[in-house]
Amino acid sequence: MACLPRDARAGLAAPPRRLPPKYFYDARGSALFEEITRLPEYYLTRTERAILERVADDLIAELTPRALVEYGSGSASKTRVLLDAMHARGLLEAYGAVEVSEAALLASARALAARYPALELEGVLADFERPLTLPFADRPRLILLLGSTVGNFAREEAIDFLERVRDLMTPADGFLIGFDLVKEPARLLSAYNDPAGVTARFNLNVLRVLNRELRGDLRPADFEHVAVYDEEAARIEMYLTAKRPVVARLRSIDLELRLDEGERILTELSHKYTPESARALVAGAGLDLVRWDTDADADFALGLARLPS
Ligand code: SAH
Ligand code: AVI
Repeated sequence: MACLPRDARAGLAAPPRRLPPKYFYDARGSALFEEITRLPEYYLTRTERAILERVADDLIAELTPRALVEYGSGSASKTRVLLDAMHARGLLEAYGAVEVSEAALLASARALAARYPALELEGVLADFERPLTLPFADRPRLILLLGSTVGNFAREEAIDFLERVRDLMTPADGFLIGFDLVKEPARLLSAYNDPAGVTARFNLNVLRVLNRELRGDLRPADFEHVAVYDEEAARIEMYLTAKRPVVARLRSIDLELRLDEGERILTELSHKYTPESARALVAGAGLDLVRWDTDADADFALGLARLPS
């Protein structure tokens, strides 16, 4: 599983301070993420869903998978589009999910079991950045990494992750990856700085996770949510910035945090892609990008990767 004591010590003890984004997703964080997906400014989820609705049947006809296996499944609500397409073709046998959020994993498993009573279900409560095995290797699988979660890895980590997936794939498997695409910075910035403040609550929630898990006394009111777009790196960077000098303790790891006013903690990278940078990423991991579907405005893309033939 994820190791918050180690990551907090390594990431928070000294500047440049950072925390991996997987710690956002306790029950409250997962619920806040779902709220983000419904915001008018956060076009990613609804655009990816629309692409899935358009291509699902064709994709399933092309791959004839008998199992879906999803990394970072969250509520798995878009996943149902693919499960329905498999069901309609008489192919649907099994669904597996790898999730670090127990709350999300349990809620999605319950909902899927109710909707597809004959479905074989396997939930893997694990950090997908660590070595793991994937269920249902005995049949053709469609492996999923939706939502542009690939964008939350640093570049090198993304390659490492995709290489690990490649090593788990068989020639019968397809790997569908959601990519958020480069666009006008103003639209990106408003997707990560919503006026309702949901993204701010999502970002600040990680302080509550630190307090609960590491017996901390950080005060969310001492920090503000900041999201900026780095055009050169083509990524949104999310920070928690100290509004005033902060002195706090994480007692479980015996760490005292002293931040000057304006000092920041990097909490998330969210990379945006071009068709070329997505293709290069996939190729860099030794996979072939065999299909690329976007919406009419090219806001978001689904890329299908397979083992080289
Ligand atoms: N796929 C869904 C959810 C995306 S949110 C969608 O497209 O809407 C990202 C999800 O990945 C969260 O549910 C989070 O708990 C999970 N996640 C993030 N980092 C993870 C990690 N290292 N290991 C396992 N799951 C992770
Ligand atoms: C899960 N991930 C792809 C989201 C993103 O857009 O990078 C997480 C998120 N962060 C802020 N808003 C949503």
